[in-house]
Amino acid sequence: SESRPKSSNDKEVPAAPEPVSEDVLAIASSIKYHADFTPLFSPLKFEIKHAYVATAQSVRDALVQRWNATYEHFQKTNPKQVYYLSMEFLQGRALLNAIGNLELTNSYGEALRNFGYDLEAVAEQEPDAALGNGGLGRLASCFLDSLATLNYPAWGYGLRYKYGLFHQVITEEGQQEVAESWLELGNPWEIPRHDVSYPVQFFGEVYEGEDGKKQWVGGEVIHAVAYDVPIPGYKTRNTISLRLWSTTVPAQDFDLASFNAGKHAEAAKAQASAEKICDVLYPGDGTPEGKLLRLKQQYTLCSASIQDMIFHFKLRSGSDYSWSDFPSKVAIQMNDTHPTLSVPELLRILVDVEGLSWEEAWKITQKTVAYTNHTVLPEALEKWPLDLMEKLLPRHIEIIKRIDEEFLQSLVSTVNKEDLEKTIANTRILDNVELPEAIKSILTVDVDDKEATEELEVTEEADLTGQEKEEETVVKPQEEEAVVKPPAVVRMANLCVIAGHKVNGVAAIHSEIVKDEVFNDFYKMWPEKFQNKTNGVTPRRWLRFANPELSKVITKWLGSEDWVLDTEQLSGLRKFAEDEELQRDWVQAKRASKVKLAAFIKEKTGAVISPDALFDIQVKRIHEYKRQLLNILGVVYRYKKLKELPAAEREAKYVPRVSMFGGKAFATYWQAKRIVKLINDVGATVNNDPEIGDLLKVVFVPDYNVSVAEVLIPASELSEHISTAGLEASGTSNMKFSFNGCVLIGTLDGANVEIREEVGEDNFFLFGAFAHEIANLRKERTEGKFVPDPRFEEAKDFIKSGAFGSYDYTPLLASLEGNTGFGQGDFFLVGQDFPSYIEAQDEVDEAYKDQKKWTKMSILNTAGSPKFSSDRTIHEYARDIWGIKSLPVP
Ligand code: NBG
Repeated sequence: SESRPKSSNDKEVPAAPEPVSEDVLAIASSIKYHADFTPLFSPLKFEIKHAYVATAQSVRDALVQRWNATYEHFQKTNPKQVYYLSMEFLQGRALLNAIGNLELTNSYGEALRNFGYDLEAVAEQEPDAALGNGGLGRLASCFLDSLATLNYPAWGYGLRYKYGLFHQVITEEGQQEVAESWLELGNPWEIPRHDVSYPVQFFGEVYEGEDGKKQWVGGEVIHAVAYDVPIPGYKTRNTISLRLWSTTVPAQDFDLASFNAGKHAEAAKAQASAEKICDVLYPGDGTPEGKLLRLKQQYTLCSASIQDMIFHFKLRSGSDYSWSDFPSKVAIQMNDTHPTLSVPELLRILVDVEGLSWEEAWKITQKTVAYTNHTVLPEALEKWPLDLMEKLLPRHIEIIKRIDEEFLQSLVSTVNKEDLEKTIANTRILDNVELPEAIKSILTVDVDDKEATEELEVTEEADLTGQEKEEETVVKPQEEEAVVKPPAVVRMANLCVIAGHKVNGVAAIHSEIVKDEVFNDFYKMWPEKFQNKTNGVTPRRWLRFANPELSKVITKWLGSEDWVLDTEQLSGLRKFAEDEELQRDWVQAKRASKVKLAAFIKEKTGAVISPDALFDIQVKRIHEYKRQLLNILGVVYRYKKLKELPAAEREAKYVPRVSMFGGKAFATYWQAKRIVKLINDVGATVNNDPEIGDLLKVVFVPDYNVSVAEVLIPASELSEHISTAGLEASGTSNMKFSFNGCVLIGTLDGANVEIREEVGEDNFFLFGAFAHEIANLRKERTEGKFVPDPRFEEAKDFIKSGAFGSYDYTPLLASLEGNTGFGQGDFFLVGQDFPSYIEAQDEVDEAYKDQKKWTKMSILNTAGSPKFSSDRTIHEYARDIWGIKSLPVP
């Protein structure tokens, strides 16, 4: 179904890179063509939203040509390809990125002026493709940009969520969630491929046929249909595909008889059941129905994608393919544990459908899949109830049990007897499931040892009680839990590590924690499996296109625009860091972005901020470990001190500052939602305090997403990356800020560690406890040895006094008190780090007063950021994990 008809013209592929068409008239006529022939609007009513659609369609035409040429070339050359599987892709807007990559920005700008439209205003009509939650999804999108730009043969695979995550609205009550309507006006960037669809089966039963082969029959069968989004590379013809699956059922499953009998809802039941799979990203999983739906989503992604890969493998290899070649043609990257079911699905198809032996299929699978871990928090260590999985995917559970059993056998022959029970407890795939008799009989453990192991497991469990379980704990009293046997579960991360040929963390410090803590038993078994791949971000979207003002300055001082593809060149700015002319250019560019952001904030929130103030930004998902609470408590403290000082002395100590926040809280994560509310309440008081004026403003930017980030980041001067050390796997916005000449305040966590190394200690505001100290600090706290700093108490008391309204913040502030445990007793050590945070913020004020020094720090941040290009990251994955080679389209 993938081969396309050829005309004789097609044979003459233009030489690469194709001369850029700067023919403004041709572009204008293509826009007009789409305006004329799109039934959505008439030429009489050519409003700006129509201009956007017609423009996007005209750009898409150019992309489709390149996209066809790319896959035709891949088809002919048959190289090894990587398939990047991810539940999330946070693409943001496509228009400016696409024409930027095609080097057609000026021509499109001019063509649109012919119709009386401004390109930027037209581009703002596009809704964000918000098929992601945070850093993990945006990373996947940055990777696609780099894969295309570097000409690697690659595909992205995800789901086409109808409503994405959610749209965040801020009201008096705090955050409200509204369904995201990004598809409502159609999506000009996607190409529905009704010719590319695969059946996906759920439930049913497994039989053993006469030939000894397993047959999975019955149950529900839906169809996954491909929607392709072309991903253009920068200054290359290569254009790859993000293939998003949408779910439906074939017409035959529509129950016409019921429908005609007046039972309309019942007739459409199969359709409704299929469609809801792709309704929303991360539907609530507090109920069994919710869990089932999430598992269906994961399996749909895996099953459809694996079937598609196998289809391509056969198509490209011709009739004489050999399965043993599969791993030399296909690399599968599992972005976190959500795509884990790729493993049993690939095995199932190879064994049950293609007739391979188990041993051969296992070898192939292991050589093909690799796994990236993105967090040490509980959500990374997904555990699915065994009974639920057994019901939904009966054959896959058989396969998983076999992997588990074979793994246990391998442990018996490789692990010291005294370590065996503990190792099994930490590493086997199934948990709370009886061991096979053969293994049990080997374990002759005396009672003492056994108790020790059990104790160990209990503490581990307690640590893993994450915030999303909050409600469950309320429903299920502690006592009840104690008597109920823990449910049998499948530990997806363990399956990933056992099946994958490589496991990587996403920043140096994180990869060490992965080896030393999270997967330590595995690391001891297979040290060679474990790698680090420090994240990166695309310099195209995040610097060149998001910040044209600063880009112009950089290009002027480096003499060419080559830095966009070769970020190493940015280090060339270092030697001019104190040059007065560069400093002038730099400050001017920054100021232009600040003015733009001030206008944006006025429009979105009504708040009026001065572009002369220091712009201090924290944008990311709202989470206790990311410690927006530390930031706002710092703001509260600053506000109190400002009020205590006589007016004349205020400006001597503090520089005018705007503290900006943005980010979404998970809909049922109550503590995070209280933090959002607190930030908004503090803003409402501070911003209306005439005594304070421009000295302090607090702004919560609603509905943070990629396009909001593109306005915020270029205008930033200070950005906050202040997680409890050891908990932020990497962070990627820290890299975007640094590229844009923003100075970071942060803990030694995630990629901060490497950023500080690259930009230099003097150009980074460091504070807080170190990762290796955290366990002991928590212990001391539990032992009652922690003495809170009076400044911390002062900030909390000020909130309690009602200075920011009458909302009851007791549950939020209580999380900072008492005995420590996940989500309580100040588990994230806000109180511990508060004094050093406040002191680091005072240093910021001092540094900002010396604008020359500050500008130098800013320049040195950009100059020190080359390493954080996703091009570097992708080259490393290609070389060390995927074994793929660059293949430019001629
Ligand atoms: C996130 C981490 C970030 C990291 C991104 C991308 C998840 C599960 N993890 O620190 O929290 O930058 O992944 O690797 O979203």
